[in-house]
Amino acid sequence: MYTVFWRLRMSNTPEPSESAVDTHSADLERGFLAKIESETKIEPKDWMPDAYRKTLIRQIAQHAHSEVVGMQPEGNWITRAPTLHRKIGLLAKVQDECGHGLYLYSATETLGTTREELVTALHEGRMKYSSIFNYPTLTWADIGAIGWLVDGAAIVNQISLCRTSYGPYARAMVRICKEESFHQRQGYGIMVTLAEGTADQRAMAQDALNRWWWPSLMMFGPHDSDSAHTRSSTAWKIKRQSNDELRQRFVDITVPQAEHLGLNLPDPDLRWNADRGHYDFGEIDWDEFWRVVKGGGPCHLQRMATRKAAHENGRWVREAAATYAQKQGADQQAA
Ligand code: FAQ
Repeated sequence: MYTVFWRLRMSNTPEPSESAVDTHSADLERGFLAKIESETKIEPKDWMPDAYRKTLIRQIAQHAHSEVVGMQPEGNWITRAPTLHRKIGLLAKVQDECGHGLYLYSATETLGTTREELVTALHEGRMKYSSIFNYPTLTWADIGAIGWLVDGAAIVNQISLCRTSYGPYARAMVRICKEESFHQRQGYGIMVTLAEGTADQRAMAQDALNRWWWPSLMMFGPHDSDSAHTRSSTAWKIKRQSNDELRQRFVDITVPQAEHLGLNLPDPDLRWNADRGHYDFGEIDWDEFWRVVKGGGPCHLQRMATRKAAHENGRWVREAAATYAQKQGADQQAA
């Protein structure tokens, strides 16, 4: 669509010579890079290279899909939350995640794509969502572990993205991070209660931590050396820190939190490295990571079936809303 827009603009003017087009493109590119260099946000109507636009659409849409699919593992526990207080907190959190998906789809729409196209791409397996949401939530402690670790990891990544170069994405991140902080606190609060509870509750908390720790580290993506997009995304300031830098930051923040809970992180190689000023940690099972990323995660089929069914079941709502909006528009024009 954006290239169509560009061609349309070009078609209204006399046919320029090839060298004039080249000079114009070079000027546009220089202007774009100058904005990136000076930390000026790129806005929807600004010129941007096709590859920058494509990368943003891919990343923001994957992020949106993750938020929406990410409602499923926790939504599974809303009816089984142990107290009314916990149920209210979890309901609010799951609703927030849906809202995050909507802000992010809107941000993607500013790049010239539609939500329908993106959702179809997800449903047809042409787009991804985060690996983390392919794991099952077996006990109530998993809800604590998700809030603490998954939202904790999401915050570390998203705080960094508040400084991303594309304006609508950066602004969406600011609000999302505020809400994620509440999610992280509610998850950690559940873990504190369980860790201070009976022996069975403590064991449940430890078991959830054992199962969610490594998948949480995988959320940050492959090692920098295996990351296809980091180089270009960093040059364009879409990414402000690399996958490994963010993963390290998450580990450094989270280890003391686990110590406070009196729980053990399931990594025999985890230790403080005074020379580096960081925790060293063991190697991630990259075979598992890629298997899950490619659709082989334990809950992938279930997640996609539920997502598609929810989309179909909501069709009448979308149609009713569109018809209502059309009628409102017609009434306003007639008035
Ligand atoms: N899962 O070259 P890179 C949340 C793919 S939100 C699946 O390093 P990039 C809130 C990647 O797409 C969680 N696929 O890629 C919440 C690429 O494949 P492609 C989501 C992954 O983009 C909490 C290939 O591997 N957050 O949790 C993953 O530069 C609780 C090569 O990788 C975001 O999306 C993965 N973990 O860096 C909701 C944040 N990692 O597309 C509910 C925004 C990599 O070429 C409940 N995204 N891949 O086919 C980002 O920051 C980046 O996209 C990264 C990946 C860091 C995820």
